[in-house]
Amino acid sequence: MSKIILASILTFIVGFNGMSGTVTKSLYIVSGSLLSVDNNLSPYITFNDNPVFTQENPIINLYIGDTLDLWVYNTDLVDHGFVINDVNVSINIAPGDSVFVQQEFASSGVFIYHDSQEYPKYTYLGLAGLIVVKDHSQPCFYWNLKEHNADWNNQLFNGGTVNWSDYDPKYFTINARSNPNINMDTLARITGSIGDTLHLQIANTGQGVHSIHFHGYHGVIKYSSKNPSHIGREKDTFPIYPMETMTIQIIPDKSGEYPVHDHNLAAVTGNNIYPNGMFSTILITP
Ligand SMILES: [Cu+2]
Repeated sequence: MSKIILASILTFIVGFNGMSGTVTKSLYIVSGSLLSVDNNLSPYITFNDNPVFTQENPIINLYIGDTLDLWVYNTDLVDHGFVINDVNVSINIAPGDSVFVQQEFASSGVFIYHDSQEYPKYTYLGLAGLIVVKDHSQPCFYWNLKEHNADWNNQLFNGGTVNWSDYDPKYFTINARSNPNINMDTLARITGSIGDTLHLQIANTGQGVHSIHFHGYHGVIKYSSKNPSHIGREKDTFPIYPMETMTIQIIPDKSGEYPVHDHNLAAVTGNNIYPNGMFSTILITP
């Protein structure tokens, strides 16, 4: 038996017989530049798997009952914070310092980890990702929804202030990419076959509401951080508010390629060019 198969079986057993595991992970706060769909560069800060900057914040996957052992390193020159929403984690990290976080996740769902210092400044500048806690081993896709205005990134990064009530974002991203690049992200692009049970794990870490519209299929809300009473609702459009998370389950009844996009037309643009925004397609094979 190969090690990979053995590891998969162990993960399955650990996830489903009540024996919980420990997932050990490190995150590095690193500043760099966000490359937008039209090759514009904006100052950006993210959590990374190692001290090298990437545009995307890692997705941390757990099974229900798992304990997360997490080291967070601040390689930046200013203070940052580390918060996991909806669980009791909130820590300050001095420049060059690191913190250890241990947290058990007793229920399934999508949890945002982010830097809440001077909120929304550092969350807006990129420091926000997803922790997904599952109670199944079915296929999952992951969307970290966000938007930004390049001028504001420059202003905030250089110590300036902005008036959040005048927020006018120009770029709209899923996992830090815009159309047509979203479909190249295998974590983001929803693919499967007729009858599969697919899960879309969504967090809105931006400052605008994003209303996700599915063509071709309806989805069922399986988790909602903001409106637990909406669990079980079947629809084709899902408004997701800033810092809200949601799990949508789709069981495709036909094959084809259909758009999935933000229903707000402005959010399907990139610096006013259509359709360079929050637009993807779901691809279902027979
Ligand atoms: Cu639509």
